[in-house]
Amino acid sequence: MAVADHVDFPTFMEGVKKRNPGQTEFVQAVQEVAQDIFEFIKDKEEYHEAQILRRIAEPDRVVSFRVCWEDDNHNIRVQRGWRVQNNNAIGPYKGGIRFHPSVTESVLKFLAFEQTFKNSLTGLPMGGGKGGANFNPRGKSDSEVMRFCQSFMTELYRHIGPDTDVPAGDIGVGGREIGYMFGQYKRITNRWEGVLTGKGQEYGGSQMRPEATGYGAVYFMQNMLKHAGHDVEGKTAVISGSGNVATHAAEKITQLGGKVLTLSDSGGFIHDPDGIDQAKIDFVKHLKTVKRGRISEYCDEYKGASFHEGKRPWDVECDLALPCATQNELNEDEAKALVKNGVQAVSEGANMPTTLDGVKVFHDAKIMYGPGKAANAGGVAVSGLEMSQNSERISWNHERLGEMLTELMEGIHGKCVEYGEKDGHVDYVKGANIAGFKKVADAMLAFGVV
Ligand code: NDP
Ligand code: 2IT
Repeated sequence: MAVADHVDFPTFMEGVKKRNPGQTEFVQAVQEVAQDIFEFIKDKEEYHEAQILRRIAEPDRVVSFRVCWEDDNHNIRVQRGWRVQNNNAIGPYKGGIRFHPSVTESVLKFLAFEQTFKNSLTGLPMGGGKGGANFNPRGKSDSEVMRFCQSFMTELYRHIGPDTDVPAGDIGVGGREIGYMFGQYKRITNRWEGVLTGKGQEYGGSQMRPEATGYGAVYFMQNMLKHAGHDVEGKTAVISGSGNVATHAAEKITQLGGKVLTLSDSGGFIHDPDGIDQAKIDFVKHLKTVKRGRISEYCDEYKGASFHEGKRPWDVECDLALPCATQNELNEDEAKALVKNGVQAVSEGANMPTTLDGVKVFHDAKIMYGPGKAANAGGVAVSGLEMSQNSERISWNHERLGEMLTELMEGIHGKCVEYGEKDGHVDYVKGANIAGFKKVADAMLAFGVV
């Protein structure tokens, strides 16, 4: 092989920007990873020669398709769907499906890129992918959601398979949507196989999968605190979001003796100084997954709480912060407010919730900061265990899966420490990026030029 020209980091990023015009989220995600990888590979000629980072930052393929469906008033509606298959060096593409009006190709490319590193960190054999549509489930009837999911799967099915690409849930895609999509896949192919994860318990879903991301994000935080000689017990926590990840993060913080002060949705946040206990969390779960209401309704039920319309919760004084809603929901000023108020640790349940400037604030303040690709990997890790159970046609119990999740999160934390600790401080971003990169890169080296 010829010796490649070593482009430097700024030149590399110029190329990424030029090749992906207008895709700001994707460029942001690549930038956050690339700065650490450039440092790591500076004396490693083989990665340069084989152009590994350049290849990981170019999805294997992006499939985009029309999703046509009929609403309850018989209007024909047209949405755009995608599946981004980023990298399958270490296993079948794996990653969630997002239904939200903000979904674009850039958002899904950033998520599929992040997923490649996250899945590698779990130690399980899974590549990185992500999919979705610019469909807004809010205010839609069950029948409308079902027709949309069926139409989406009628195109998607030809691109996925249990050894090819295994989607799961993400924002706007939970148990209901996975059920509709799995039913349609089975109907089209006449095959019952583990093609999706996050399935219902009755048809091959894994115990612990609904809880896994939120619980895992708290376990990651617990590991960070423990490494520094601290504990969750007695600490206050500010959480954003009120969906799958946020409610389960709140549940685990509460179980470990912490006090959850906030939850949010796109309308604003609620602040409950008395603490959001298990009964209140159950109320929110029901509100969001059954009633499909707004978080502001929390204050109709619990009078001690206040609703802050159009605001995010990062000004509320706390020891621990868990962003669990969406990307770029915590900016530089909000990171400064958290630091000023004495936050000790941040664990990201969401994917890339902190802006690059915000990350720098945490970095400079030497806050324990667990980036999404490490902290929220518990969800996809248990998805990996769901794949194993489906392949073996067995199911493990809740207790066993709970232990496996705890061990997986400990393992991910350990890898971040291994690659990110220097002079008594752990740079979890760097640790996660390098550990995630190395496994994928070494697999790609083994394949030669493909
Ligand atoms: P849900 O759809 O269950 O919940 C999403 C929550 O985030 C809702 O409270 C929603 O509010 C809020 N939200 C969504 N978009 C915005 C926005 N633009 N501004 C403010 N709030 C917003 O999704 P999940 O809980 O599954 O996902 C949350 C995050 O966790 C995402 O970043 C996802 O990628 C990540 N994640 C999820 C995993 C999983 O297993 N589910 C695994 C790993 C990461 P509203 O109701 O108003 O839309
Ligand atoms: O971002 C994520 O890791 C997910 N949405 C879960 C992916 C999965 O395949 O379980």
